[in-house]
Amino acid sequence: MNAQDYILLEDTYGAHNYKPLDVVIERGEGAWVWDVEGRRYLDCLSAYSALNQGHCHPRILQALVEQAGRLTLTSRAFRNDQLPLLEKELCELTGYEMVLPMNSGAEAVETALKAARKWGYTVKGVPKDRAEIITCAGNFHGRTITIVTFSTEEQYKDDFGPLTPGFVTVPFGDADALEAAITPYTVAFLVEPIQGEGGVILPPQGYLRRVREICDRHNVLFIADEIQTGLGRTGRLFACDWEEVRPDAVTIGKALSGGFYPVSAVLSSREVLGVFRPGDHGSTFGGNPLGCAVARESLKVLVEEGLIENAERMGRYLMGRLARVESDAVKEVRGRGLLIGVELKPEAGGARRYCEALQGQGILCKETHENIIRFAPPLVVTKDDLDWAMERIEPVLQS
Ligand code: IF1
Repeated sequence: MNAQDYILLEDTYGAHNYKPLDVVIERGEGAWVWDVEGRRYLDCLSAYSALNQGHCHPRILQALVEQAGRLTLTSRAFRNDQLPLLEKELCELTGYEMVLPMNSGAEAVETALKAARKWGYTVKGVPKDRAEIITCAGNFHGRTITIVTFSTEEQYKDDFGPLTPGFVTVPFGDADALEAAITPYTVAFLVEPIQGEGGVILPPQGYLRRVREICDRHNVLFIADEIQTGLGRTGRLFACDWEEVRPDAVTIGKALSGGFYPVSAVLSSREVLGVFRPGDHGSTFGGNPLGCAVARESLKVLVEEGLIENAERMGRYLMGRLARVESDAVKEVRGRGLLIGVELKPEAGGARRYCEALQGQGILCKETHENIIRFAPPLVVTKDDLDWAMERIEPVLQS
């Protein structure tokens, strides 16, 4: 079978909820992947930051294989010997008191929203069914019906109603707007420290600190969605660390399993996650021993191999190189660590064309919105890899 055969099969039998680049990948190693015709590409998307540790990291692979041969699933009806260790290691690494494991990022976000509502009713004293949660314009937190309720992207929610009540939108990066939107019924503010899907949007310096201070003053939970920005992507363990801010709850996913397996979690305090009683919430696969073993090794790799520091170093280098490209097409280069957006001018004709041209040169990236190319290679990427990439990115941006 060649690439066209695979594409035809997918078009025939798969739902058309994506428009991928027509590259059919069959193998990956570190920052590199190979397609079914043997061409090699530098992965500059990392499955939206799920592959921070690189493709098929040998240590994580070994943990997966060993655990898969021993025990994969118990359900939470019984205990297993991996979940407690993951919970302890996550708390020790992050400084949070409790963990609630799930699978996808959207499930972690849903879990945080449920925790916040229940905290609102049982701890803060909000009257029944009146809880409000504030979110930001331009957010991306997943695809469930409740989460698309507070998306401001019409396509994400059109035709999926009726939607979920209890959400309020404020502009991203505007702390005064957050404070003005808080009512006695507000239980939480949910925010990405850097908006990924929004187009790699960094809030103004000091925003997260002000959010922390406002949430404290009004007894509102500050929930950071670090599913994309967390676990080293921006050159710190969490993007909130750049402002030395500690949210009340954090959602993580994606790179928590190094791309091997869906594992997500909510990290928070005893006060917040302690609201759940047996039967309130759960998941068949959440906290399963295979996922936990994979997540444990993924976290160890991140720390022991210095990937967070490498993200900062390589991010500075790549962003510097991109910023120096002389091109009429480029409007702005921005980002933090290895989460970098190159915004093109509207007259450049759209980022998709550039992504297709880069594909032809052996570089895989994905546009976000019309005019932004995202560069987010695995955190194992080397300076040599980036030099190789820049030799190809520069002429494409100039073409
Ligand atoms: C897709 C975007 C990235 C996320 C944050 C929760 C989730 C995501 C901050 C949900 C997921 C993904 C999903 C992926 C594309 C992607 C994405 F462009 F859509 F926004 F990364 F930038 N919070 N992000 O970024 O996690 O349930 O998917 O595990 O194809 O929808 P999930």
